[in-house]
Amino acid sequence: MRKPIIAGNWKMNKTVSEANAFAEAVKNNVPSNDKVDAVIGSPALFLTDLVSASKGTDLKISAQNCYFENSGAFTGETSPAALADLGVDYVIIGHSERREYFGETDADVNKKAKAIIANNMTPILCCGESLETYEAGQTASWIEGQIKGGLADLTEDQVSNLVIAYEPIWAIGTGKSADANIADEICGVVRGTVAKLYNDTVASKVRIQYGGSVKPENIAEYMAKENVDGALVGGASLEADSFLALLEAVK
Ligand code: G2H
Repeated sequence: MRKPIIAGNWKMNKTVSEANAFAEAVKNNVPSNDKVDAVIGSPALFLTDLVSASKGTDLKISAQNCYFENSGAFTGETSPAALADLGVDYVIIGHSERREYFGETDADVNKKAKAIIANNMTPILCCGESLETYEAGQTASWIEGQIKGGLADLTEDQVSNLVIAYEPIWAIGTGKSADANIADEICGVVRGTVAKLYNDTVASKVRIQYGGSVKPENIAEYMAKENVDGALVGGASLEADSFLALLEAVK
């Protein structure tokens, strides 16, 4: 049985005081993590406060990016070793916004995944296709390529423990969520790719999220699908009530 994982992705939103107010409102109200992993993906600036607010609670904290080296002359980058030392549990990598605006490639995603795992954190590795690719009927081969590139050289154990988020770019922040059957089908393509690259046991363990305009009103449709183990949620994770409602819907 795969444990559901609901991760908020705040993107570049909130101020320190808003992030702290959110943590105060949710930290003692998230369901037990025997039932669901509740994660907030925060801008790096708020991570110290959020990790300290969430200590001893069932709320887990994720970064939205990191570099693949632990230290050195990399001005402006965030060290995975420093994130781990702080107490961060997850790092989102390969989000379509990072790929599109910051040129993150599958090779970068792969190096970051290795660095995150080496620091005992869990990557949330994002994949997803553009509207053009979707309409050309090339979604499956596109996703296979991203998964193959992102997972290169990772071991069976490492892949068994990671989280992959499938986010069709045409459904992100548009209010136009993918039909739950399509989400299930493409999450199935992700799982099938893992089975091809590794084996069925690894594929049965890896957790796969759907992301793209998920909200409290539609999350149950996705979670009812066999290949969907959770959600990566942007807009609807920004308000405490809405984040808690997402968690209540899956616990
Ligand atoms: C997709 C998602 C979170 P939203 O990027 O990663 O955002 O839920 O706002 O579509």
